[in-house]
Amino acid sequence: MSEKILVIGANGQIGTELVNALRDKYGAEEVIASDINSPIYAIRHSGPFEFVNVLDKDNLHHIFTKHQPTQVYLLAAILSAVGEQKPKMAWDLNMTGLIQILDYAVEFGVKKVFWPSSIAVFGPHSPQENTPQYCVMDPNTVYGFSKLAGERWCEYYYEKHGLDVRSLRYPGLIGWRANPGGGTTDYAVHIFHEALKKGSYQSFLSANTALPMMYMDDAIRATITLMDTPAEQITIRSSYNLAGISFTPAQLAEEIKKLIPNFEISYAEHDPRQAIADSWPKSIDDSYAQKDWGWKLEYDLKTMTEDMLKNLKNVILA
Ligand code: AKB
Repeated sequence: MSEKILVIGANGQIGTELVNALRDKYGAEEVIASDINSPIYAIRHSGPFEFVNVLDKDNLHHIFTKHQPTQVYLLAAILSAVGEQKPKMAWDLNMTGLIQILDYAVEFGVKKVFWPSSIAVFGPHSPQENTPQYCVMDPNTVYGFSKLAGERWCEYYYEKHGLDVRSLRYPGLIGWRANPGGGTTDYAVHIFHEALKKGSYQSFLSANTALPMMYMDDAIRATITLMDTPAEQITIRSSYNLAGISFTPAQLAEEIKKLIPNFEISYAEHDPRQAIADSWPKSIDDSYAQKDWGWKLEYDLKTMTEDMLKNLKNVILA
């Protein structure tokens, strides 16, 4: 049976890259990109696009009826930093949006659903080094506890309705094709832009704040591999830990300096994102992903930095 894939929130950092990867894999016409905002040129001109507000039930119902998707990727969300400025809105979008999609997925017989979780599901009492899949989880951001509750809903729909829903706890994601939108890990993308444009960057996180991060190529490959894995191999229906590379702003700056020797980094004195970062893991144990679906990371700090600077330079110069 051929696939019809609906990606909701296609204009974001993950969506921009995932839509391209899915169109390469399944054919452009089979992947419907959708978002509340107008798409960037590449998304609009490489295949079908629909305007979708995930909180508009009727509009969403119409889109499901029209396209009869076999797979749905729900990427629309408010991230950690913006979530603290708009807590009720973040809860509403992240939670009501998810439950609506899970309901329509059941009603329309969708074969598979993908929904992203995050390292933000962990909190100050979770072990910070090599954070295991199962441990104390006391997230203290609205984004974090909306993701934790969302994981519970995903597992619930799998158990109660047999819905094949799959999820990853993404670390901070770094890519050159699209900008991140309002997270705590955004510094690790901004730093590359500023290094190339200005030769300097002021980090809003302190020099020694270690966080798990991942290059977008690895994140997209992890997503597609998880979705291709036979259902019987998926033992976790909440969300899989995904480790990536752990580094601090100072370590990233050192790596950038190897290619841009005059690059200089400074650090902001006070930023509300610091407290969020301090409550998150420094490194993650993703042994379940390795065991269940053969996950293996490709990019390390050095290769990611090289690839990021090479590609971003072309975008900035274009
Ligand atoms: C954020 O910083 O909010 C996100 C995330 C780690 O989920 N990038």
